[in-house]
Amino acid sequence: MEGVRNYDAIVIGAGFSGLYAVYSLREAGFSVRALEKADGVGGTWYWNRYPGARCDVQSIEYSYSFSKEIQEEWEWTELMPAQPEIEAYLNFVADRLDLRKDIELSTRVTAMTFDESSNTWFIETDRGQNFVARWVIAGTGCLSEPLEPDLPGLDTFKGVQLFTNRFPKEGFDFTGHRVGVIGTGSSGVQCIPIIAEAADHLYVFQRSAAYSRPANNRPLRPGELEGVKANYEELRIKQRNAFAGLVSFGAVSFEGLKPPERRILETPIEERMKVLDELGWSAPAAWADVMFDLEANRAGTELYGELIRRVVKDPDVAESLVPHYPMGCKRQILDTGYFETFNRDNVTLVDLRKEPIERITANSVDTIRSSYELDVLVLATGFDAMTGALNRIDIRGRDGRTLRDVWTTEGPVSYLGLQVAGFPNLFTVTGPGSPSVLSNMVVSIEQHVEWITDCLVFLREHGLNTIEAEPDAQAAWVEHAASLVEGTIRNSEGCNSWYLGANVPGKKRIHMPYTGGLPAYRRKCDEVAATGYSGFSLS
Ligand code: FAD
Ligand code: N01
Repeated sequence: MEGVRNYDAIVIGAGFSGLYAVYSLREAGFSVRALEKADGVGGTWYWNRYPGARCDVQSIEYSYSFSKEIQEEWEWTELMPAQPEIEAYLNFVADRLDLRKDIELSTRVTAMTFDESSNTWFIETDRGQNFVARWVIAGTGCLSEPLEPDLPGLDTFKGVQLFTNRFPKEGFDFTGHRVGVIGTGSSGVQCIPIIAEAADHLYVFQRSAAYSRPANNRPLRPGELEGVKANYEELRIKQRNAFAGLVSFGAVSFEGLKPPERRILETPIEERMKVLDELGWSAPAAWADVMFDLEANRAGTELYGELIRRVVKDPDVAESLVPHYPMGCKRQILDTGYFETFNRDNVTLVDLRKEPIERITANSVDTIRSSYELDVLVLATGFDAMTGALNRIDIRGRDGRTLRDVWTTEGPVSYLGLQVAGFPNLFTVTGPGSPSVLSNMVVSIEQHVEWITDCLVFLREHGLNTIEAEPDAQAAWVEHAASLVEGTIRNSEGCNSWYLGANVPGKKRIHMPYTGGLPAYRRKCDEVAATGYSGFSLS
């Protein structure tokens, strides 16, 4: 067909996944082209430019380990890097490895059809381009498809409307404005303290309170990075063997930490308070039973409430800030001055559990009780996570069945989070069913990209041109993953996390990320590869 370009592999996305996939496949001798809808590389770190956007994994761990040169040359400045620094890092990687020549920016993949006669994918973009490739590697991101909130009248708002997950490149000066923020997940919690400093008045519209604790971020000390670089491989090995691909979370190191033994339900209240004084924000989870027993979990939440009451002066506001759902059900948030922000005179917490939003008008957010007049509305309302980006592409596999149809009717099924039965030669980096968002994502991304590259090399060496997840292997994996979540806090009553798809109306409630940890998952993937890709049919 005229105008059709042929490659061995098409990579979708140019974030951490896409950039490494381009490099890895190119190094292995495949012709490869990456298609990215943004006009720059970076993925998450290109789109999420809201004030305060920051990683909560330490920079030295939230970075590629595959290139000694990059590791050596890049200079991190903070313990937990902010968005501009990570975006700059990924641009540095793209230049250093000369990746840009293989990436087409401002190019959205709109449709992909598997041709069963040639065992190749036919790929279409919003620029009218057509590609044919044997392999497609979707590095489309777990948190890349913004969720359009269902707020009546949102389109009638005449003030400035900003989404945290597609924040304008030129930034926004909140000075002197009446600002509303809807959403108090990780993004809301990060931007609220900074917006509050500039705004004339800030209204925080909270539907679910956040489990957040201080990040204790700081600049790296002189010599600290050099110390890490002198022995980087040791840290990388520890990361790869760690349950969540990290040795520390925020400023807290897990090294030498033993799992707690004491039980909160067996501890008198006065003693719980002593632990609180001793451990501060680490106290609520410092019990063996809090993450496994709902009653113990509620006791943990009470301690958490006590910590909030110690910071927030207005008792009613403090009460509203205590979550009403189980601790550990959603992602732990790390913040910088979040609760302190509610002591400011120019900040009002609007508790949507007490006064739900009725509508948004041209200049206000109206709840059942009051009308809050605003110049600027910030939506920190999250993502259609894990499946959203792929569902926006019209992906047609065997017999013309769409991936969207499979995931809508069966839920987000996959084999190892790497492939979906019926969609041969399509790989999903950090797809549902893999540890992905429950880990340091860079470690999981590297593991997937390396597994996929090795797999394609194996197929090439054996003269094979198709690999496809077997339905039985997929069903067994889905069942195994589900069994690990059954009866846990993550799937408990009152837990409505995006991990479960609960934030998207109509999405099937299935815990999407794999909870068995990276080491066990990596072992399984390695075992599958070592046994000639068991669970996949090759032809
Ligand atoms: P992304 O970075 O999401 O990149 C996917 C790319 O695919 C995007 O650029 C998108 O434009 C493109 N794309 C999607 N669909 C199409 C299409 N149809 N056509 C063309 N291009 C397409 N993880 C951690 O481990 N630690 C953290 O501290 C952390 N902090 C985070 C903070 C924020 C604000 C967010 C939103 C996420 C955070 N994450 C964190 C998760 C983060 O998404 C991953 O760590 C990582 O950046 C994902 O990289 P990726 O390349 O897989 O996906
Ligand atoms: O999104 P979220 P996010 N009316 O879904 C509320 C990563 N990340 O962008 O919980 C009113 O967590 C919603 O309320 P509720 C990280 O993995 C990491 O903040 O549905 N409110 C919730 O409060 C994170 O988990 C960092 O009741 C509405 C909020 O909007 C993931 O990205 C930083 C509403 C959405 O929270 C997503 O985080 C940022 C409505 N109609 C992001 N609709 C780090 O620090 C939604 N909400 C590492």
